[in-house]
Amino acid sequence: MSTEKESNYGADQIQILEGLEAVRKRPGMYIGTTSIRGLHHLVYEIVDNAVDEALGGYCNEIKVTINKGNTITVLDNGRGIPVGINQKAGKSALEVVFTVLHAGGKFGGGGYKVSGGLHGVGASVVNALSTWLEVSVYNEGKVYYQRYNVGKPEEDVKIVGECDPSTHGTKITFLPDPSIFEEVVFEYDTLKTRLRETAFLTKNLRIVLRDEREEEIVEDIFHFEGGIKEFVTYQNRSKEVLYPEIIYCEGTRNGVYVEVAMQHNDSYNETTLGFVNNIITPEGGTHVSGFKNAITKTINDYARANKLLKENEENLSGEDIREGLTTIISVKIEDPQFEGQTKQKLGNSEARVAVDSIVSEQLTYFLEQNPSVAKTICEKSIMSQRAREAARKARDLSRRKTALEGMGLPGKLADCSDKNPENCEIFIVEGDSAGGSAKEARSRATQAILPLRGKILNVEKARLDKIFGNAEIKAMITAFGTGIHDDFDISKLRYNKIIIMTDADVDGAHIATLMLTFLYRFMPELIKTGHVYLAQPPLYKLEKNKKVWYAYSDEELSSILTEVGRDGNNKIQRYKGLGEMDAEQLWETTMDPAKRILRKVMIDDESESEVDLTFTTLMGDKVEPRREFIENNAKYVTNLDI
Ligand code: TSJ
Repeated sequence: MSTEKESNYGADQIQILEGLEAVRKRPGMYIGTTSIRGLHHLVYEIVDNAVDEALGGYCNEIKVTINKGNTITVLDNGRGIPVGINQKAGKSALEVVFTVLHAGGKFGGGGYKVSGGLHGVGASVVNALSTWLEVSVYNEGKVYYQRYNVGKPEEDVKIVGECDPSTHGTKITFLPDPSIFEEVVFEYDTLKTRLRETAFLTKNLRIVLRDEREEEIVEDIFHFEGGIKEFVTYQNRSKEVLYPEIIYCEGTRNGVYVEVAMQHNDSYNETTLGFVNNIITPEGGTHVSGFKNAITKTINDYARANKLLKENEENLSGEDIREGLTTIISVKIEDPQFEGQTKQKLGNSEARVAVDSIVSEQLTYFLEQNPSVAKTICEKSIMSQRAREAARKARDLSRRKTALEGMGLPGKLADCSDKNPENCEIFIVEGDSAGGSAKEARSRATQAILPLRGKILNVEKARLDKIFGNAEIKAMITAFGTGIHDDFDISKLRYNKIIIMTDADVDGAHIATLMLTFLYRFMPELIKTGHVYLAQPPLYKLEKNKKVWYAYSDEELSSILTEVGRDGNNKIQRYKGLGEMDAEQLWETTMDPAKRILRKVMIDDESESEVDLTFTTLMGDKVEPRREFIENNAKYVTNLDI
């Protein structure tokens, strides 16, 4: 042992290693999860640091490359992370950034902002969770370099070459540690969605995403001069808009920079996306409530002042006004406070005040300048108010009916006998005939069957009053027991699993999508809490020498054929629908909990804006985006003909 080395190894170093070790011991504490989502978080953490440089006005391009071997390179053209000696740490500021946990505060002559990220982690966390990481800084004609193995520097920062003196920036390459992450293969589309969003939120920033893993290199360039106005246009791209203008408000109040863009489309759904320092806030918060307060007040004031709303008429509710409205709210704030269980809700009260006052002021002005848009918005809101009133009456009526009829379960429901929801499941079955087989096949104690007739109502295209009047939808709502919307109560759910069982063909896929659309719009919690499943009936039955095989895909069929031998003695049967199976077959292949295959339906919180779009794209009116979506997703949704 060398005593000399040991004395060099100061308390600071030990602390640093302990810090990074803590990150490796509990990665979830720093990046939320070690699933594929956590893997992608590493990229966002690094990119967000470069975006901070862009927000400061020092950088206008960020290139992200997925390299062969699933390493990631992020390159910006900013000032370059400072390389000078940091007095306090006694080493290069660059090394401090990568080795000290939560490197925040000021050093190296400038403030190093900790990213506004959900978990407030930085480059050192990414470093700690990478097998290796390399950083190069280009500044004043020199290239500085350092490499780390599992967070530890190989050598001091050194100059490794020269560059054009006009070149400046930071380049990071890293390999996520496969002993930490469940998955180490990056998904191009996941990065693409998030980086597109980042580009929308940062006007004048160009983000280039490249995938160099395959022979054929893929590249996307995101650069939006219009910023969040273009984000609204993008969100509305598969819908018909009610007016061509994007309403835009911008300003700074009490240190909060506020940007809001909005536009109505002809759908009945509200899309309100809030961002704080470029980070999405799935649970909203003060910035979103400030906006809602402002638009409700401003539209009502305008409608009253212009006699669009008469004295004896009730005020428009916020929901009425936001029906079909797409809004992006982006605030930039020095010290964001996140609240709630998942820390995804902004808590700063100054953000509420800032958004409320800026939107109230500028929206009032916009309405005065654009009376025809103002009239369209008011009329649309009044229509919504009337429909909501009609829906309320319909709902009250059905509630009263339910009370009179006692249990009030739908007539078509063949309920199970076990009354403990934990043990129970309900099959929603397409068509009366398949429903009949399913009733015969089921295990009575725990499996309930609800047959639905034909294609169910497309809730994307219908107003509330019509939706609540629909028999199939009423049947589902009463069978589940949870109520919907504000009345929704998951503790009242009567079944642990809701299983959608449709034919394994194009029509079946369409019906399943319609049902999922309904569940997503009216009871999203059911999906989020993992109660919704798709049954998977077989596509083929193969018989030979009195033995039977079922195949659930074409691949499976050919592998069975290889095994069994392909000859004239097997008669292969292609199932065209559930109805072709007898009860026993249906039980064996699709319903028996011991043998069946179920697919769980899930939503990723962060991609919620995309889920929304998927449903609108598949279920909305515009043909072109739908075709595009289906083409792009053809491998998942084979030939979904709508
Ligand atoms: F995350 C990271 F640290 F690894 C990282 C940081 C990754 C990437 C791709 C870029 C960056 C980054 C940091 N780009 N630009 C900067 N800028 C600074 O760190 C910087 C430069 C100069 C000054 C100054 O006051 O002169 C201050 C700062 C914070």
